Amino acid sequence: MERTLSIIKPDAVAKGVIGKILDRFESNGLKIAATRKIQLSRMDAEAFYAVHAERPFFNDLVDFMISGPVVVTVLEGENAMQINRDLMGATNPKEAEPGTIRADFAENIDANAVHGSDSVANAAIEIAFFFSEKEISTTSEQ
Ligand code: IDP
Ligand code: MG
Repeated sequence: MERTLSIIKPDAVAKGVIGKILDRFESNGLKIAATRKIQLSRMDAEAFYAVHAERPFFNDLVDFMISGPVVVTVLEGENAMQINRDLMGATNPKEAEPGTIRADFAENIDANAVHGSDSVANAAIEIAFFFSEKEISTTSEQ
């Protein structure tokens, strides 16, 4: 069973749409294997987004990600990584397909509601950044 990491970013948490976003995942066949609301430190955000350290938007991205609490979630299911990316929509909400999370809940490319792992390999790294294996549990269909 494939796993991926989702982060509901500070803009969406502040808007009060945690439940609506988690519902998108559950309504589209993904299981919530672990979830937690946390305030990232600057060091956390810099480490998590280290791959973007050389990008011009890196400092703004870190400032935004620590501007309020986030919800980190492990999603599980067949093709979980790609299904989550499809549900998220394009990085720039103005380019996101109607009905995607970013089209429906995000304002702009800086405050774009959600993060999702972009490969299965990165998902494993990102999940381990926030969760120990014993905090993650598979839910089978009833
Ligand atoms: P993704 O979140 O769709 O995977 P990435 O390219 O991995 O997009 O970028 C990570 C995050 O950095 C984006 O979600 C967005 O918040 C921010 N970002 C990306 N490109 C830009 C940009 O051109 N200007 C400002 N922020 C950006
Ligand atoms: Mg990315």
